[in-house]
Amino acid sequence: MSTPSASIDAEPYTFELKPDQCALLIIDMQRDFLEPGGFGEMLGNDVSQLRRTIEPNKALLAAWRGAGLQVLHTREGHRPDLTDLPPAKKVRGKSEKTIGDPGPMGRILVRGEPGHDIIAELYPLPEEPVIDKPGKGAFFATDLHAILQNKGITQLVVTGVTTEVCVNTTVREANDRGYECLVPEDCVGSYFPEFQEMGLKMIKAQGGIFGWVTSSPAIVAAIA
Ligand code: TIU
Repeated sequence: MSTPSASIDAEPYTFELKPDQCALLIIDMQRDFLEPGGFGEMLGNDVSQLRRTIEPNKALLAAWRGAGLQVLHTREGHRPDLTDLPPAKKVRGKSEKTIGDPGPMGRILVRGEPGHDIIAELYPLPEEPVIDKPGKGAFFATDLHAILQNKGITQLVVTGVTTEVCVNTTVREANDRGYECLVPEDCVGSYFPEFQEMGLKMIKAQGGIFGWVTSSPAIVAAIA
């Protein structure tokens, strides 16, 4: 017997969450993006704008795990030999240090390096799939869609960083593949407050063109 759906107050309208078919997808909560002294801060970004998402994500993850629901994590990064790193991505930004170079926490955005890993506060459990992705979207060049299909997932609660880059790209990719996406605004973060605001508006505009926006306490209450 399937678990009954839960109505969640959201914009542009109520989201009917089907617990058996809904996965929590946590995007790129990696040390290099979030920790002081990491790659993100090295590029001049204000990591406090991202760090405010840690506590809400912790609470949501605990509630989600407590309800026995599906959790998946993603990490942006590349093979140590950089064969999956497009030359255009390597040189973008013209910064002194780029992907693959030695950084404050190992080689920047390289799989297996300390900075590439997920922050301790949200560390995956052994049974939670971790999707290593070379791009901004979590569906590009990964097995995420196959894993979700095999698990019968049709809905995603998408959290993580950054709102306008990897979260928005992933929500758009998911929407085109037929998934219903719900984004809790306190669990996604941008280095830029104006992009945080507009990134969320773009998702819920035009009748929910890419998905729904809510807050994590509403989800926690619904699955309790
Ligand atoms: N995970 C993710 O969003 N990767 C980025 O590079 N984001 C930026 O905002 N730069």
